[in-house]
Amino acid sequence: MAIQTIPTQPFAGQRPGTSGLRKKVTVFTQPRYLENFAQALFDVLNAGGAGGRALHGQTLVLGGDGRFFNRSAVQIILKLAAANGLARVLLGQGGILSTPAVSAVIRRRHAFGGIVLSASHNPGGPEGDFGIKYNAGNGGPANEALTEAVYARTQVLSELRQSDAPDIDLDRLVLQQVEQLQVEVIDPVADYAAVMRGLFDFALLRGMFARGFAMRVDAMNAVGGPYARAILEGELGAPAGTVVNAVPLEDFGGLHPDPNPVNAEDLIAHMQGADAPDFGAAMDGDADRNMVVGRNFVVTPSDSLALMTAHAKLIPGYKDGLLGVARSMPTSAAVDRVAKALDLPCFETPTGWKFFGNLLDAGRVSLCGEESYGTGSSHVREKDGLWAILFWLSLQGATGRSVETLVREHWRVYGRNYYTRHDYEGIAVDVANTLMEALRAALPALVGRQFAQRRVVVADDFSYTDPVDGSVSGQQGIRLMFDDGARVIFRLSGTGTEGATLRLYLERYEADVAQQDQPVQQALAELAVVAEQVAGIRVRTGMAGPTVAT
Ligand code: G16
Repeated sequence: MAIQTIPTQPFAGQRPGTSGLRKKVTVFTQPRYLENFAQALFDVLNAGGAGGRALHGQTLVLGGDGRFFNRSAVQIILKLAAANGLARVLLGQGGILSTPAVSAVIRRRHAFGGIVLSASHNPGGPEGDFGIKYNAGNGGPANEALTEAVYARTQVLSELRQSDAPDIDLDRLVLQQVEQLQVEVIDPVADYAAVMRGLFDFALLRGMFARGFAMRVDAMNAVGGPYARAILEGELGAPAGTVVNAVPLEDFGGLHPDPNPVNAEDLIAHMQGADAPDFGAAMDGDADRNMVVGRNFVVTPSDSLALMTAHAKLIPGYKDGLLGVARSMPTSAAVDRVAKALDLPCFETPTGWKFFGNLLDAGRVSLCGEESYGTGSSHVREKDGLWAILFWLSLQGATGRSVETLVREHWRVYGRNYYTRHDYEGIAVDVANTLMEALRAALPALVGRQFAQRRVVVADDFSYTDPVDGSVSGQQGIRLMFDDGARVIFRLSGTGTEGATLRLYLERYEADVAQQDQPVQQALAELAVVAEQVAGIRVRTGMAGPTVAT
C-alpha cells in the first residue's frame, strides 16, 4: 500500500446544486470525475483550519442510498480519505446509509462530517443519476459558502492524493485498514433507530399494531426499506409485508423513487377502496422524503407540516412545545396560520434543506418542511421520511382519528390552503433562463395589476437574509402575491440533470368549509391561467402542459 499523487485536470460543471452534485451515472463514471470532486472537498475542508490539516485525525461518516455506482464510489472515496489525513471512517454496511441516518450518525458519534452518496429522488441505474453531498459536523448539508469553495477548487485542481490499497470488504461488520485510515463498517440502522426511540412512544405504536392497525409503507426499492422494516416490522410488531419494495435495488427496480401521487401510483391504488389499509406512506431514494396517505386521501406536504406543528405536543419528543417552525418559500402558508395561532416564530427560507441548518442550530426552530415532500425536525439536520411516517402514525394513535379526519378538522379550524406544483421538465436551458429573465424584467409592472378579482400586492424575486449569520441568498424564485393571500411562484429546479425544470407553484386560501372539497387543479385553475398569462410558459417552451402536476 502506498499513497500516490496523480495528476488530474478540472472537469467543467462540478458546481453543487440544491442538494449536492448530481449528474448522470455516465458523467460520474468518467475516470477521475468523482475523485476530482472528493479531492476538492478534502482540500477545502483541510484548508479550513489546523495549518491546512483540519481533517487530520478526524472521523468521517460515509454511506449512500445503494444506487448503481454506490459501491464503487465508496471504494474510491476511502482511498482518497486515506491519503488526505482522515483517521477513521464510519461506513454503513454494504455502503448503505439513508440521508437522515448519516445525519444521525454524525451527531451521535461527534464525527467531523459525512459524505452522502445519493441523487435522492432522481432515478437510478446505469442510465440514471448519481450524486454526492457533504454534510458538516452539525449533521446538515454544507452551506453555500462551502459548496461554492469546493466548486472553485474543482476548477483549478491539478492533482489527486490517493491510496493504491486494494478494495475493502463493505459487507462485514468489522474494522479494516486502508493505510493509516481505520474503516469501521457499522449497522446502518442502529443509530437512527435509537434516535426514533427517543422521540416516539413505541409502546403506543406497538399497541396499535397489536390491535390490527393496518399500514402500507412503499420504500420504492430504495434505502428506506431496511430502516422501515427494522423499526415497523421488527420493533413495533407491524405484520411482515407492511413495508413493500423494501430491498434497496441499484436501479430501484425501474421505479422513480419520488414519493408523490404520480410516481407512487401503486401505493395510491392500494389506498383506495373499502379494504384499504388505515395508513399509507412512501419514501424516496435516500429516505429523506415522505408522502402521507390516508384511505382515499392524499396529504399535501404543506398541510403535513401545518398539522405536525398543530399537534406536536402529542408526541413525546415535542411535548414541551416547539421553538419555532420554518418552511421553504414555495411551501404553502398553511403552517404560518398555525404558528400565528400558537404564537410561534415562523421562518420562510429558500428551497434547500441546507437553509434550515442555522435556524435549527441556533435553537430558533424545531420543525421544518418543504412542499417537495420533505419534513423534519431538530432531531437531525436533514429531512426525514421515516420520522415523518412515525409522527403521523403517532398522531393517529394519540387521537384515535384517521388521516382524513385529522386533515379535515384542521381545515375547519385553520382554513384550507389549496396547493399544487406544476413541473415543466426537460426545457432547453436557454429557453428556461430567458423565461425567468423576462419574468424578472416584468416584475415592476406587475405590482398593482388586477387579474379578475385579485390584485398583485407583491411581485419580486425572493431574497433571503439568514437571521443567524447574515448571509444573503438572492434570486431564489419569482413571487406574485395577491391581496387575497393567493400566490403564484416560478423557479428553476436545482436538482435536475437534464436540461432545465421549471417549477410553477400555485396556492390560494379557502376559509369557507363548504368550499374546501374541490378538486385541487380545479380550485387553482384561475391561478394557472394567470401564470400562463404572465410567463407564457406554453408559448416559450412549446409544451402543452406540465410534465407532472402534484
Ligand atoms: C432537495 C433539497 C430540498 C428541495 C428539493 C427540490 O431534496 O434537499 O430542499 O426542496 O431538492 O429542489 P428543487 O426544487 O431545486 O429541485 P432531495 O430530496 O432531492 O435531496
